[in-house]
Amino acid sequence: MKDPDCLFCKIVNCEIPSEKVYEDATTYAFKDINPQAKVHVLIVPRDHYRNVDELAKQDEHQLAHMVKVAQRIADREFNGSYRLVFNTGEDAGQTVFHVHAHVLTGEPLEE
Ligand code: D5M
Repeated sequence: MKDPDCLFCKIVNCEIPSEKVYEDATTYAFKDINPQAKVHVLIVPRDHYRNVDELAKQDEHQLAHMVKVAQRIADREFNGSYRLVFNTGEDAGQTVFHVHAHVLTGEPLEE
């Protein structure tokens, strides 16, 4: 289930380069190009879903797995503390319509 015009599908398929942080059979994680924290990683499913609502309705196991990957990254980078953000919809600041979890960690974060 790929969208040929989707930026993050192209990253998952290695058609566009990225700085890989983690990968497994269903999930890929890479550094955000415009980091908002010392460690800013994007976690995406390899399959294409527009946003977290669509993912939750169609594959809740994949969504739970993404949270576990976020925890694993934060355990490694910052004693398990992290902020997890899903921008959902244009008015919330979503610019790439392939669901992605922003993991912000690596330093104390402002509230
Ligand atoms: O977040 C989309 C995020 O995607 C934003 O933080 C920049 C990031 N981005 C965009 N292009 C790239 C590439 N090529 N590599 C890494 N990161 C990228 P949103 O929640 O949709 O606003």
